[in-house]
Amino acid sequence: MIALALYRSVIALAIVSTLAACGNSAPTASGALTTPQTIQPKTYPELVVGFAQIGAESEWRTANTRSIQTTADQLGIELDLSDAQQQQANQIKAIRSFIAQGVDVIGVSPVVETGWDEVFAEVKQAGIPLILLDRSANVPADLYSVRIGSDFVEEGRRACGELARLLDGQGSIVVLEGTQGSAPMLGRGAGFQECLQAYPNLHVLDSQSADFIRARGKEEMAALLQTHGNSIDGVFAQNDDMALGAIEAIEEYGLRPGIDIKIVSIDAVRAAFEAMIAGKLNATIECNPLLGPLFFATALNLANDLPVEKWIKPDEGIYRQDTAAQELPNRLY
Ligand code: GYE
Repeated sequence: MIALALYRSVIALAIVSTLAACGNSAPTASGALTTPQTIQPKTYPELVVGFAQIGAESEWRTANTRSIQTTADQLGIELDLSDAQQQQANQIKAIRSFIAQGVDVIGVSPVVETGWDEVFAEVKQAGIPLILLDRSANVPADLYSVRIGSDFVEEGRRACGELARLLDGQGSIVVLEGTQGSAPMLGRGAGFQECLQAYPNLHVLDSQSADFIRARGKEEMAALLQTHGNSIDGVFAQNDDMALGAIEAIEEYGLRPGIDIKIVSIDAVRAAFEAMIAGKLNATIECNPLLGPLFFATALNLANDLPVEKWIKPDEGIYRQDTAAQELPNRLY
């Protein structure tokens, strides 16, 4: 899907370049030939992009930032990358500074879903295309140009399907949730709950927020073990980092992660593959952070007024212990 979208962008740009190059000279009233007014499409090295990143809470986020930075470097794009340190107020400030600078395109991964209407309306007013990269925002569709990112609801359904298979449709699950009010936390939670309806003997015993952070996943899992002890059969961690923290807590509690307690998480970072090879994580649902090439290809199309799809979704898989060793060498994040 990414490859296809990229291919389409390249073709679309090629068409515009050809049209611009083929403009015929037009005769003036005096009969002299003048060069026609053709609008040359922008190219990557002429593009100025502002991106308001969330922070560095997880391995996923680090890989995402790296993908954006290295792609900008490779393509010669001028990138203003801001790190909001998990604060929505910082992201809003960064967006306003991108407007003031007059960048060609603005990108943001909204830390939470709500509270964006005002600043997004300012971006629209300034006539700057806006890309929601990774996380979505709960705003009217005319307030942004395109969202590039995963289907979080589907990821939640897949995680539930994996746990149902591992537990034979029966047992008590605890959930480690990501950042409260964020699109992946809400979407993954909703998809998980929706799929659970099909399994009357599988239920959620308790949920705790651990902010997508490994150390917080460990802390919350330790607390859940103190409260529920041996009655926990499965863990749904809304990202790999929290699952890795939970694995440590389960071992310290004296149980075997992956065996006594089945664990399923989301992202498919390399450390998750290592944990699966060690038998401590049972499955991970892929969520691809390598969005840099797609982000800038879309930004270029927007800067050149070319049409783009409203929601561009990467193709993603599910990884289990049986193929983890074989897959690890191919993993790019
Ligand atoms: O799953 C998590 C990160 O927004 C999809 O944010 C992203 C999520 C990802 O911190 O690890």
